[in-house]
Amino acid sequence: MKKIIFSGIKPTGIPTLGSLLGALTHWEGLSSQYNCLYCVVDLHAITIRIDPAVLRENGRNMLAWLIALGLDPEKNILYYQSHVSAHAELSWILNCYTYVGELNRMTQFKDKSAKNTENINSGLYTYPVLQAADILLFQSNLVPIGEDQRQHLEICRDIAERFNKIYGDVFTIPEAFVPPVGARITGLQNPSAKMSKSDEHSNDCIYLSDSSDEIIKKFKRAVTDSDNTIKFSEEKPGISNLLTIYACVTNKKIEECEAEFEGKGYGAFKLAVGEAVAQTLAPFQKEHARLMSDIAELDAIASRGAAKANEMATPTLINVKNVIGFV
Ligand code: ATP
Ligand code: LTN
Repeated sequence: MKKIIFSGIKPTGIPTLGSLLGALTHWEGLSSQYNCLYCVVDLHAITIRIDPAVLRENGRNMLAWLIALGLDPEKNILYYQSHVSAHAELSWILNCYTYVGELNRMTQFKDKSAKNTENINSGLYTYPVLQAADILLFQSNLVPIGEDQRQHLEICRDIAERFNKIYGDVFTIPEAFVPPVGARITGLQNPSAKMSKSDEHSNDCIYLSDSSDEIIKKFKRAVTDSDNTIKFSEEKPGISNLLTIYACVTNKKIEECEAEFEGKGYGAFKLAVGEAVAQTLAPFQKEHARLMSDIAELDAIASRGAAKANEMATPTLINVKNVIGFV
């Protein structure tokens, strides 16, 4: 039997170059070896307030991005989290096996509540439990994620181990799959913080839908430093981030990229990175536009995905209810 891969992405906006390089590019190509489920996690998205029309648009847009980036819906299970009620059901159950002390340590909760002080809701707090339910529901073996999600995978493993200790081998303990390069793409204006799609600073982010001109302009304005050497180093977060991006989109090693730009100025380097990114995104954008022109087909793909996901989730949910002792 093929091993199972699960990952999720929130429909909170247009995906960024960070989501692409840290996660999405690595999803494509796994389906020959694994049974892959990729979920647009709309239940997670409502931990921030979103206008209903925008959420609906974001959801379809995200599904279209997944397909445009190469996830064939015939070979991967693609669906919306809210279409499979087992996610929410298992999440409640797992809440009762998760300690408040554990949730208090979650850095994403601390960051997001600091950014959004007027809406620190309990969904934001128990968010990692729903994420654990997403993963454990399918007996997932591997979870491809960016660096920022490592802590959520750790708590998922802890919850699963605790549950198994009480009730026997109910859940498979999942492993994180974090790419060696690209797992933490930072902002172009603030290269010490993660590039994030729901942040307001649009110059900080490259959105997958940005035009070539916008992309090149944003890279030209990227914050760097004043020593004018193109070297990867912790003291040079801006240049290191640009090198990482260039290495990912050209499929080169960081050292090769350093050698390519040795003795060249920051201006030429930034332009080259911008052009390479624009060139990479162009065919995906075209395919995305094509997919968005047939909403009925997109919705049909999502309902076929949900039916398969539901079928796969049901035995685990039944087993969980059984071992707990529900009549
Ligand atoms: P939000 O801003 O709404 O919190 P996000 O952009 O941080 O969203 P998603 O797009 O939902 O997060 O994340 C999808 C996947 O992309 C996750 O596995 C996440 O770890 C990865 N990812 C997101 N941003 C980055 C980044 N800047 N660098 C590397 N990986 C990232
Ligand atoms: N929390 C993740 C999205 C997410 C996820 C998941 C990722 C929800 N459920 C399950 C992997 C597996 C994020 O913020 N990017």
